[in-house]
Amino acid sequence: MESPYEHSYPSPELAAAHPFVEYAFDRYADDEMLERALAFREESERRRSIRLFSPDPVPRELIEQAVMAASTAPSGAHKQPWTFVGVRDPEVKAAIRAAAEEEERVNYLENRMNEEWLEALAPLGTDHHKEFLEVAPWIVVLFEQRFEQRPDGSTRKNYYVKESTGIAAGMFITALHRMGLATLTHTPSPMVFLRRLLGRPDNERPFVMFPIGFPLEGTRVPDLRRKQLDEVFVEVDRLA
Ligand code: IYR
Repeated sequence: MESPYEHSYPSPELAAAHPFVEYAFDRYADDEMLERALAFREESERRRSIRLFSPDPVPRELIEQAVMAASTAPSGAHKQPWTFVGVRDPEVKAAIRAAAEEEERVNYLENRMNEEWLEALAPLGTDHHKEFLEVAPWIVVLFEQRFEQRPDGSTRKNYYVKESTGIAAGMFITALHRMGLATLTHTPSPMVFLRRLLGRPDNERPFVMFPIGFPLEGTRVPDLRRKQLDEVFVEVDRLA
């Protein structure tokens, strides 16, 4: 087929300098696309954040597969500026819980969160108790890498670190849900204690923490309403 593009990509010079490979893209029939879209959307609708985990163990391999799926996220200049730190050791989980509860105690009980914030959180019924951090079989802490630390000691800038890590976080949650695990996006802020507790280098900053496991049987979740399509999507069909 004749290219509809005036400028080829990669250009011959680019392809000579950097390897390109053909994209193995699956193109589905129109009806199959809609079926896949509906199936994924329905599966996504069933996902909920939970705060009561069962102590049932989860094999490390499942966590690894979720990390590898998340790590396919697009990232600025393909820097992949993230580290997933997995914890299932009871002593480490207990230390994380203690430190998280201390931060949250100040948040909730010593007015670090203002009235507006507390009001927004009221339907979730959260407080400074974070027992689930010890009960859940795994905690995964996702760190963003503010810059790249090379083995020779030199550093390189990372780009769009928050955006990239945020996308990886979304894919991680999706991968866990799809394999039948549940999680909570948890940010016991300020979260800097996690770097010290987990012995991470100083190019890494905690981004979000995920207790992971199965819901405790009979777990209840707030009866939240998701925004409708017309609240989250608009098509612009003429110049503003
Ligand atoms: N980090 C606190 C408070 C909290 C904040 C938001 I924004 C939430 O969506 C939920 C909780 C906590 O975990 O309790």
